[in-house]
Amino acid sequence: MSDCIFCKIAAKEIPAKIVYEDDCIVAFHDIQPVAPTHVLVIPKEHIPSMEQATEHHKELIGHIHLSIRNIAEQLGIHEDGYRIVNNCGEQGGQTVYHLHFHLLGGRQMQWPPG
Ligand code: D5M
Repeated sequence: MSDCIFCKIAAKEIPAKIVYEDDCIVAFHDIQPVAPTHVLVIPKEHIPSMEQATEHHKELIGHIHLSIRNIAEQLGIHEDGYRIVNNCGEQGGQTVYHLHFHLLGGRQMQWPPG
């Protein structure tokens, strides 16, 4: 999608600190980190949110989650633990409407989240 900031990152039209990339997904550091490690993992395909995910995306979403585990290891946060977050829609706190999963680590997480 031409006006989507995460599509532009996937297409290398705007810069990002990329930590992992393959044919289907890109992972890069969040520009407004809320934890010492804060990475976003996105599909290259433009899917606005989990609301628009379908059976067709089952493998892709599984691939994203297993890749997050590998990225956590790559970034050295896998042993202490980490959190995977998807904000979906307005009340879910989503601000960028291109599906993304937050990988948060490097500090003790709290529950319940805000
Ligand atoms: O999270 C959207 C996240 O996207 C938020 O943590 C800021 C981040 N963001 C926005 N623009 C950029 C760019 N250009 N690079 C890196 N990170 C970015 P949400 O779950 O939608 O609230």
